[in-house]
This record gives sequence, structure tokens and C-alpha cells, in this order.
Amino acid sequence: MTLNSEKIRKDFKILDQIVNDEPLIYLDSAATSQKPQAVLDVVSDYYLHDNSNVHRGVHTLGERATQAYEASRDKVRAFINAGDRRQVIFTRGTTTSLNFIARMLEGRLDEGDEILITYMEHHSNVIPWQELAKRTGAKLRYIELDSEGRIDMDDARAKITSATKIVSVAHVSNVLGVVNPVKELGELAHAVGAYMISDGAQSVPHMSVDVQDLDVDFYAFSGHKMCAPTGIGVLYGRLSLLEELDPVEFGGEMIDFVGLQESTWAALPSKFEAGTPNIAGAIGLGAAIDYLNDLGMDNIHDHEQEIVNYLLPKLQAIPGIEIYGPSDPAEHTGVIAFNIIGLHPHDVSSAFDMQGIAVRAGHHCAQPLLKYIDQQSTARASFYLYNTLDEADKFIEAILATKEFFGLK
Ligand code: C6P
Repeated sequence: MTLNSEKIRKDFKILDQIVNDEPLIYLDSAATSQKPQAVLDVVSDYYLHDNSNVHRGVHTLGERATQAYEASRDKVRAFINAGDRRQVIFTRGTTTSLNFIARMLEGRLDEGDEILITYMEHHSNVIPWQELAKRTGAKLRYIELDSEGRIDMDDARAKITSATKIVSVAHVSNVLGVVNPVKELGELAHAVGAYMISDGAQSVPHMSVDVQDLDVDFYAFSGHKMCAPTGIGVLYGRLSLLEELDPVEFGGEMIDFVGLQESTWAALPSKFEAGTPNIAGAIGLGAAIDYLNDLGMDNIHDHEQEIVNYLLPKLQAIPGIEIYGPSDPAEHTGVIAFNIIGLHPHDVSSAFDMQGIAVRAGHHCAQPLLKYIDQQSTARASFYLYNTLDEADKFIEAILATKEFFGLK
């Protein structure tokens, strides 16, 4: 294996526990990842020694907190290869970032303009656009998927027209595990003058992402899926756009001057960071980035791919299992949604839990996709840097045991 799992697992004490009399196997990292000791230490050190508000007091603690908070911004910038640190806005997570973008672009839409997304989007890349469409009279349209859940590029080419103003697509689906051609879609969007947005919640934790190479106008992701604490995320934007667009939240620290009736805005990135931010979260995100960089994003990607290459054919060989997303392991990330035909995914998830295995079951906040693939819900196993081939074997054994328990052939 590319990564030394034995060594890595020592960094995640939470994994070393017994659940329902079995050693825990955590296969729900697409929902949220576990946090290494290095991140927990940095967050607790911050609260123990430096806790203070940022950009406000000029006392020593305030300076230290500000320095650490801004150092994390530099780490994020380098991690996604943004051109400028002012393009990194700290938010609560992907959901907040996407909601921000939809509100920021409101003034740029007219009645009849089109917003284009796909059927595989997470609700946080659906509802903000539904609401924006209602407010502006724009039309929300969907790009079709092929039979294995890939974006139908012919349909994308047909639907990206002079009416299109926004194209917003997940970089990696949280259900199908497919990687989408964001760069190619961006070229099509830019050719008609539309904005290209991508939701990186399931990509940034698992692969090397270069926002300049992708050439997106906006990119959103969450810290908690990449070893950082909850409540911190990032909104990346093209510098010229962030400079032109108005803030969508107002309050402390995002201002230059406040009069009785009018105010003016601070320079980037403060303009989009109203109120006291999640300081410990941002610092924890910086520590998570250090941790991921030490392992190497390409190594993390290869490690997960090795697991998928091993697991997917085994899973496909079991009768009575339906797996969603591309059948070729090379096209499938470590997010594997499946159903055992004849069983409700919640029963599957409970049966797994009884065997110490944590998987998610439900609609995965992707109801339009579930309707599209004609399913009420699915079970989903998602793998990360701390998972092993041994766990993949246990997962297969659990499927067989679950089938047997419910009397399925
Ligand atoms: N998906 C899952 O179990 P937040 O909740 O803001 O950190 O991330 C939202 C989000 C946006 N886009 C994609 C592709 C996502 O996967 C998620 C979060 C989790 O699949 C929780 S619903």
C-alpha cells in the first residue's frame, strides 16, 4: 500500500475502539472524517495559550491568534494553488460558501437567464440556485447523467448556451463517487460568458486540487471532511469577481467606515468575513493541511484508489448487490453507494453497526439524484487515508453475513 496505515492509525485514537463487541471500522468519512492528534493538539493549544479575537486587540494574545489564523489562510492558498491569499474566504463550510456565491451573484442575473447544475448535486448545490431562480426569474436546468452516473457531456454542450449565466457542478459526487470534468465544463461555460462554480466537498480531502488549473470562478469546500474540525470551510473566488461583488453578510470587521445611514467595505478577504470567525477551526484547518501535505495528496489519492481497485470487483461479484456510479474502479473514488436488493439500507446500516462497521444510509442529501436513479435511499461506504485493505475485506464479509442473516441467497 502507498501509505503506512499502521503508522497513520496511531494518529487517530478514535479508531482504536470496540463498537458492539467488534473493532470499529469507520467507513463514513464522506459524511465527516476523523481528526488526527496533531489537529486536536493545535486546537487545544490555541484555546490553552492563545485564545483571543482576531484583527481586533493589539495585545500579545490577539496578535498570536491573528497570526495563526492568517497563517492558515496562507496554507489554504498554497493547498489549492490559489493565486492570492485574498481569494481564500473562511466560511462555515461548503453549504455556507455555496449560499454566499448564490447571493453574491444575484445582481448579475435577469429573468430568463439560466443556471445549470447536474442531477447528482448535493442539496447545498441545488437549493441556493432554486431560491436564486425564484428571486430573479432565472431558470434552473439540469444536465443529464449517463447510465453509470457520469455527466453526459453531449447534454452539457447542448444546454450551455448564451442563456446560461451560471454552471455549478460537484467536483466529486458524494453518492456516485464519480469525478466530474470541471475544467472542460468551465471552458464551455466561459465560452458563453457564464460563471463556473464547483463544489469541492468530496474532492479537496482526497486529491490534489489546483483551482488555477481548473480555472473556476468559485470553489467551495469544508474542513471537517479533510481532518479539520467542523464549522470551518472555504470559499475561493476569482480575484476580480471578489473585488467587484458586494458582501452578503454585514457586521464587525467587514467594514472600512460606518456612518449613520451608509457604510463602506473592508478590503478582501475581510469584506466577506463578517463577525468573529471560527478562529480555532481555521487554525485546525491549517494543521489538517500540514498533516495531509506530510502524507502527500497524491499518496492519499493512490491509497484510496488501491482500496477501490481491490474492493469494487469483489463487491460486484456478490449476487444481489446494486452499486451506483462507474463500474470501472479507475473511475470510482472511495465513495461507494450500494444496495442489497431486498433489504432497506437502514437495516443494512444497522446490521453493519452490529458488526462494528459505520456506513451511512439514506438519501445522502441528494434527493434529486436518488429520484433520477429510481431509489428511495442507499447504503454508502466511504474510505479515507486511515482505512486498510483488511477493513475492505471485513466490509465484504459483513455484506455476506448480512445477506445470510436476512436469509438472502
Ligand atoms: N455531504 C455526506 O454525507 P457541509 O455540510 O456544508 O460541510 O457540506 C455539504 C456538502 C456539499 N457538497 C457535497 C458534495 C457534500 O458531500 C456535502 C456534504 C455529507 O455526503 C453530509 S450531507
